Amino acid sequence: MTDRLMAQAQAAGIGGLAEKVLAGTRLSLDDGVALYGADAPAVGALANHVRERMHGDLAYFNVNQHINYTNVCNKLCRFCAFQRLPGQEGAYVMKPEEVAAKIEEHASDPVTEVHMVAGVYPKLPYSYYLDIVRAAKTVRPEIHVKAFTMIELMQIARRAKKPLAEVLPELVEAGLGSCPGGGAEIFADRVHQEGYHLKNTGDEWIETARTVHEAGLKTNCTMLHGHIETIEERIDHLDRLRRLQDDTGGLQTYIPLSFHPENTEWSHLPGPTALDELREIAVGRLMLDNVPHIKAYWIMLSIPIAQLALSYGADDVDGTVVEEKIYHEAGATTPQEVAREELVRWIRDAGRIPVERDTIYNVVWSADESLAPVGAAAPVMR
Ligand code: V47
Repeated sequence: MTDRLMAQAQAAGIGGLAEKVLAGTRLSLDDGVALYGADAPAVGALANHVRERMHGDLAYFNVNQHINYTNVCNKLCRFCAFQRLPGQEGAYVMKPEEVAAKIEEHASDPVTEVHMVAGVYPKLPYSYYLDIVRAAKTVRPEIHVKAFTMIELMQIARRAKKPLAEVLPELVEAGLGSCPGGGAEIFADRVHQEGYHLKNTGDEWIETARTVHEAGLKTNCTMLHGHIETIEERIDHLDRLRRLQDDTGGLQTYIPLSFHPENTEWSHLPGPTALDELREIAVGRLMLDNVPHIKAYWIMLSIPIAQLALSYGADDVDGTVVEEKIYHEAGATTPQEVAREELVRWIRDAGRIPVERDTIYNVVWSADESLAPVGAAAPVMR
């Protein structure tokens, strides 16, 4: 098995790098750059080796619901098709009661997570953010609220007129359970200046995540790839995440996000190809040796590519989602929702063992009977 892997890596010119991977040695930044010069299937095979060393054949999913509570945003990111200005046609802000009603709509589904993210609308008071989290927990007390990117958290602290370290316990008291990984884009200042200069910087994203981890909350992390960034800037981004994780251990899952150009200011750019997407999953698995999970977000990738990604380093596919706006405004043609049974079927079809998890990777249900479900949310197999 490892002989075949070595032979494939040598043929692709990354034999030295494969030796490091097999020995469990951390890859350098130059190694990371070299991964883009080699055959994608050879890079994928190496990443798959690491994925199987960490997770065997298990592939995680969850039953979740996305809610984008407002599309009003003052950051004007050039890659974004979701944002609206106040008063612009299509602009909306959901009242806390509307957030509650969205969750209520799915009261009979076995949803364990609500994922709430949105634009940065400075008019929203601090109390609004506490209220939407409370609204979710009032309707469904057992649900895990994964909400607010690092960018939203910086805005929330600004509105609260308090340091984030003081705001976080109040959000947790309201019901916040963890934070998603969005808003990171590409950390490098050059790309930030050219694409999203009104947004907080890469350094600020990292320092905010550090504060969140120090408060005892887990977060995810992302990288938006396939627009104007260079390969070196991608590796720099991954290196900054890796160093943060060495310090805090608070990152659960890394999600490479493929740029979707439609209806954005960068609509002239082609966006990544399927092989670019698979390579990015693999590079993430190989470079982020200290991050437990790599997610192939099926909404963005399509189900067939997410299936392949499960053999390119990914061990997670996200969830049922229910309603997705950010990628569908930018031209995604995937469905907005997939039934739990469908997720199970296509994970099995990809040769993996489906495991339903909650947000923090407790097992809710597994096709592998040796993994015991935990918690009250464990449903019976349907
Ligand atoms: O921060 C926006 C990206 C992110 C586009 O933590 C775009 O589990 C591509 O972070 N093309 C939001 N990407 C989504 C996100 C996420 C998704 C799924 C799971 C998790 C998690 C997090 O989407 C934004 C931005 O980086 N984005 N517009 C676009 N046109």
